Amino acid sequence: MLRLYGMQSSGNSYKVRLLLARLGTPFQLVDVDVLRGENRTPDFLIKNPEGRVPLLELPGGRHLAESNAILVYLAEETRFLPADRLARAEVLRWMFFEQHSHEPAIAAARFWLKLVRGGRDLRTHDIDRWMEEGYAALRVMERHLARRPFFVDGTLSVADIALYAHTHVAEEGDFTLDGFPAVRDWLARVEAEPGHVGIDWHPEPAKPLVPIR
Ligand SMILES: N[C@@H](CCC(=O)N[C@@H](CS)C(=O)NCC(=O)O)C(=O)O
Repeated sequence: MLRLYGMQSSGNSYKVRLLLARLGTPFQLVDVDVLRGENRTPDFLIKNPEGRVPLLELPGGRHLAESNAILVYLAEETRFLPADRLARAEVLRWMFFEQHSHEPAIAAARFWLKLVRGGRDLRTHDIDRWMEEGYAALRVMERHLARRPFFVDGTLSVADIALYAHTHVAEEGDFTLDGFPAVRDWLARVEAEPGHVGIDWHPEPAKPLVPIR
């Protein structure tokens, strides 16, 4: 069975839970609390030298890090990753945009302002930059989505899942989506697709084996 190391409140970990839930793929979830340094233990660093979650453990014991790489791996040959060469490249284009232009501002603001106690005081000097870069990313999304239901080819893909994870909780990082009607409509469309689960969802814990007598 797949094993996912993640943190419940982490948007990057949520991306992977959301895709696995939509696929109906069973997996075991291992909670790693990065706020308590559980991602920096020698054991965890052997699995992922970067010491970050999410981290996927495959049945053979190999590990795959980076949320968007995990999404692409899991989405292969499913409706969430197109086979067409250009459409596939467009999915990757939006996933690179998410990691380069969106997540570093929108996820970082939420992490420090909502999840880390005292984070607002620790990172005061970063807040203006997060706001400037985060709103710039939201404006790009707004322009793109004003004429399309989803990011690529009119259908939900891992590009939407990657961008949904942090956008739907952007307000927890002091952003407002009031001026972004197309983004808000897109969030609602993603939520209306089959198999949607919220960030608080986690799979049933694996049941202990009952010995056969
Ligand atoms: N680019 C990575 C970022 C992963 C990341 O930053 N994870 C955070 C939690 S959301 C983490 O593990 N932080 C702990 C640390 O960096 O020490 C991805 O998309 O998976």
